[in-house]
Amino acid sequence: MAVRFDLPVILFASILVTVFSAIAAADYPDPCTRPCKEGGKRMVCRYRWVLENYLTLSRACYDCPARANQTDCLRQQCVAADGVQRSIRTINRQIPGPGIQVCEGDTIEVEVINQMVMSEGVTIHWHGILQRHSPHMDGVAMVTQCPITASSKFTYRFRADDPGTHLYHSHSGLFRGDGLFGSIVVRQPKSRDLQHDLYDLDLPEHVLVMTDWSHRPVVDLYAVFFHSRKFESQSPDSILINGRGVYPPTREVLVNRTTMTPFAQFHVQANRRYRFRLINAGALRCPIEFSVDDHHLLLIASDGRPFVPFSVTSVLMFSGERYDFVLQTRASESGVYWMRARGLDKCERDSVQQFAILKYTDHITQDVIKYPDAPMNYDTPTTQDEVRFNQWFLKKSDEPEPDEHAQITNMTSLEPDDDSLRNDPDQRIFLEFAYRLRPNYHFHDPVLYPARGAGYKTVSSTMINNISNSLPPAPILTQLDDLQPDTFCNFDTMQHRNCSHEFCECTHRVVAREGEVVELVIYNSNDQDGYTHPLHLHGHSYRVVAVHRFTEKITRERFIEMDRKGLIDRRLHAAPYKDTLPIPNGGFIVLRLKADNPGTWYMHCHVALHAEIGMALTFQVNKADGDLPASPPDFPRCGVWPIVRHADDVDTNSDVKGSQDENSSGNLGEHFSDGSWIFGVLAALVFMNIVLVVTSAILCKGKVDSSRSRDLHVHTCKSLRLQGAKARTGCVVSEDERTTLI
Ligand SMILES: *[C@@H]1O[C@H](CO)[C@@H](O)[C@H](O)[C@H]1NC(C)=O
Ligand SMILES: *[C@@H]1O[C@H](CO)[C@@H](O)[C@H](O)[C@H]1NC(C)=O
Ligand SMILES: *[C@@H]1O[C@H](CO)[C@@H](O)[C@H](O)[C@H]1NC(C)=O
Ligand SMILES: *[C@@H]1O[C@H](CO)[C@@H](O)[C@H](O)[C@H]1NC(C)=O
Ligand SMILES: *[C@@H]1O[C@H](CO)[C@@H](O)[C@H](O)[C@H]1NC(C)=O
Ligand SMILES: *[C@@H]1O[C@H](CO)[C@@H](O)[C@H](O)[C@H]1NC(C)=O
Ligand SMILES: [Cu+2]
Repeated sequence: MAVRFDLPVILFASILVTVFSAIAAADYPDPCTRPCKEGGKRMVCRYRWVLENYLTLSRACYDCPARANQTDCLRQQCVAADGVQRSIRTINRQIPGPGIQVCEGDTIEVEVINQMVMSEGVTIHWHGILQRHSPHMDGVAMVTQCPITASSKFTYRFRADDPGTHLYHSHSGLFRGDGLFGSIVVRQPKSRDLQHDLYDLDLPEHVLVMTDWSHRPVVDLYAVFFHSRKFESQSPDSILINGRGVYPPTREVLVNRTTMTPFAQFHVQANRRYRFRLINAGALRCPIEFSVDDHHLLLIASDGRPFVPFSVTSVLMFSGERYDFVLQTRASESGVYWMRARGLDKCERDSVQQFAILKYTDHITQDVIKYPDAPMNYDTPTTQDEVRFNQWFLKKSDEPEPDEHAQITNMTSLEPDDDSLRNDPDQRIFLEFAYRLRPNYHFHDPVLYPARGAGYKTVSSTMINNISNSLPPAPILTQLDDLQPDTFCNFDTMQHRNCSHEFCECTHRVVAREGEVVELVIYNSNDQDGYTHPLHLHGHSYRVVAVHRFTEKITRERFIEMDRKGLIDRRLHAAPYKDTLPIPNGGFIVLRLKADNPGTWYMHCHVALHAEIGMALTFQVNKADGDLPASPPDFPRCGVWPIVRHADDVDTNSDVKGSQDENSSGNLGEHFSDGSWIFGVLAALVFMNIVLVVTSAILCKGKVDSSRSRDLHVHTCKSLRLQGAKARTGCVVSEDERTTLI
């Protein structure tokens, strides 16, 4: 009996000791992770990443979490996650992938080696890095480059010109949700950091990457969501913080279990000000509310851009957003506190959440083990001076008013006004984001189980201006000449189609010229009970000049009418910069940017599913001479194969009726009356193509060279083993090679 009581205590002891020593031992071996000095050396920071299909709780985990010692969970190449086994995708067998931390002006060079079997192509996008002068390095499959096919490699090389907290993730199919993501932090010398006096310490380990986490591969989750007979949730099961957590994260589990995966831990000392960098790398519909028990968060920057600081008790973050905050630690403490990551929106119903530990370290408590005593309920403990930042974005019509006094409008940019804030933009682009029922052949069969059939579960389509984006058969930036002009479409070119009823699918593109000031009016016409979609634009940060929500339905005409009457209040002074911003359900956002970065820039909802099935477009910025930037020499190209688009071959105009008259509902029944299985197979293939970017059919030439997989693999494993703690950073190149001056 006594043993039973003591066991958890021993367990707690072992966890904290091992986590702490692991952090201490790592000691930041990456020479690029350094204090940044004005006039300091610029470095070339090289990394080699091997992307693989992998497993949580693999052989590398030995007995994790099967006995009362967590050491095994912290072994190299052990992805413990939240203690549930599933198949994953990894970079160097880590989740998150290796963090990159450099100084502004350094050059980042990442050799990406695709060792994922089954022929799937992959790319890596550097979310928040604007890729000025390097648009070909943006990493969007079929927009800026060909996917890197299996057993091939590609080297990304770009200057770290955008200071702040960023992330990287795969940008082809849904791999991001399976583990292909990580952090990039670009630091500045004190002299260039407008906020350096707000904090004492900006430590490499104070980066928190939060992600929603499903216990099955995201592609399975979506297959079920789209094709199952009854409604199935697309919600994640869990959240991971820096790849760690416990499932389910409850006090009961903490007390009853003799084995458990470790929580992420962050160490601080009393009476200091720490800069923390918070990233939501999620792939699903799970905005995350982050808070630290008994501490305030002084928000200072978002998406890499500084603003006038203000203090909150929690920050709500959508997928792709980053917030930096300063944590003022308590005066004389030696305690432990919960850091809470609470999933809202779809995640609220299932109380999806995770915890991490904030631990005050001092000579007395360093080795004494304790979990916070505070409750581990889904509901955050309320405090008197509660300020929940950005709850406004999630308001539903039947909910009480959220905290209107802590929202995006409270952000005042610290950077000087620029041309984008002038009164009259050169171009105004209206974009309607919506989720509506269409006879979408990806999820329905117009005859066998039509979109509007009685008794069927129907699946809506995600669209911008009633167009579902599909990727072109060759990358727009590098192979524009290979693409038929009718590959592309937009609101104007689709006027001859009945897209308010039909399913309209094509490569959605809007065009601007270098130097133009563009105003984006983006509205979300699903009402207040609909979805709030996080909008991400590549290649540009934008100023947020207006955010508003309507009680009645919003349309393009209504906006124009209100604008004409002067009812749209634009903030043309000190408007904050963002690159990822929620579009409130039933509301609109007005954004301003100067199109000063020629290239093809993806603009999309950052919920992976929504983007992959159509809520995306390409914002093409032509150079002043009308051309796109020329590709670097020897840039990989891919073969152009015929596009398969259902709408091209078959007339979908029919607003298919119920199942009773299925045999007489238009052309489809006739065309395929004795072979509808072919249609099904075709539809399935197209669907797979879009969701996975299956590239086995695409022949890539040039720099993407076939590599002898076994050699590479052995080499990398060797490097990881030999370099010990150094391998934690994923940097497997010797110091000499890395410190090239540029
Ligand atoms: C846990 O196991 C490791 C290696 O197996 C060992 O070095 C360590 O002392 C153990 N810790 C405890 C608290 O038993
Ligand atoms: C956990 O332990 C408590 C008492 O300590 C008990 O009431 C509860 O049923 C246990 N839960 C599980 C899941 O075993
Ligand atoms: C946000 O701005 C409003 C209006 O100016 C103000 O009342 C509120 O206190 C601000 N909130 C914070 C957290 O600073
Ligand atoms: C899209 O279609 C809906 C009807 O399904 C219509 O109400 C809406 O105005 C259309 N949007 C645009 C931008 O044309
Ligand atoms: C668009 O399609 C719907 C449904 O098939 C039909 O009712 C409507 O009249 C069509 N509109 C136009 C302009 O063709
Ligand atoms: C539709 O056609 C199939 C085969 O051609 C037939 O078996 C079925 O009874 C028809 N259904 C209706 C509702 O007419
Ligand atoms: Cu969305």
